[in-house]
Amino acid sequence: MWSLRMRAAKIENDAEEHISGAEGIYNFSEVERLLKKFFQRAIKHSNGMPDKVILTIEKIKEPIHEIKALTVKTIFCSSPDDAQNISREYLINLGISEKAIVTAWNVIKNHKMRGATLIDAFTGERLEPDKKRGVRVSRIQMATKKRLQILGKIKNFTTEPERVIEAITVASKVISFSEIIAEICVSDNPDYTTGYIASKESGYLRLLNIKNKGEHIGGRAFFVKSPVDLNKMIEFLERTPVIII
Ligand code: PML
Repeated sequence: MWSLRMRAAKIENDAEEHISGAEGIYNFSEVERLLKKFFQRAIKHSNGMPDKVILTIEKIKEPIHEIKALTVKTIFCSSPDDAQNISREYLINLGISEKAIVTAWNVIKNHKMRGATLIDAFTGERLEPDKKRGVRVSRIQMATKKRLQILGKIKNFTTEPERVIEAITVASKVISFSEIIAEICVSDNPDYTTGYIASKESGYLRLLNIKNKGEHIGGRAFFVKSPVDLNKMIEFLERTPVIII
């Protein structure tokens, strides 16, 4: 199997600003077709035309782990305030501190990162070694059977089923790590207003209207329980190949 990754960035004053990314694990015979698809996606993102697109094609030599997909539920929220209150309540019930939730929203609203921020669920401290890049969840794919099952269930609740599948794939890998209590995600696509929170207890909860249309905010935060072996966690998120079943 092969890991395919795309990242697209704008370059302003020698600094890179993340525009979009995509990722999957495929048979060699599919690689050529998917490269084209990933490139199209890079140049057609509503965050704008990139100045740089990096496509990585890498043979996977280590064993691929199987991880169960989270269950999926959609919650209608009437406004971003409503969605933030609902998500706050869920996160507090999971034992995540007020401080940690404030840090997560601060990063989501004010920092454009390629990867996710890692937040100590108790102290609210940011743990990722590279605060500008964050930690990117990589080497992931959803098995076709599961994909079709979920597509059938969500088709009436979304106009962008592929985006939902990708997000469930990310969240299922993230939440499978024992010290990660929960994830919150707001899409960085200005046109996409659904976000989610995910946890072992409540699965993948889609929150409609978590932001207003046209807003250029977004990102992912993972709430982490201490003590944790940070290197082991980052290695798992970024490098361990995983198929979601
Ligand atoms: C993104 O890829 O933009 C993040 C998507 C988050 C929500 C996906 C959904 O469940 O609708």
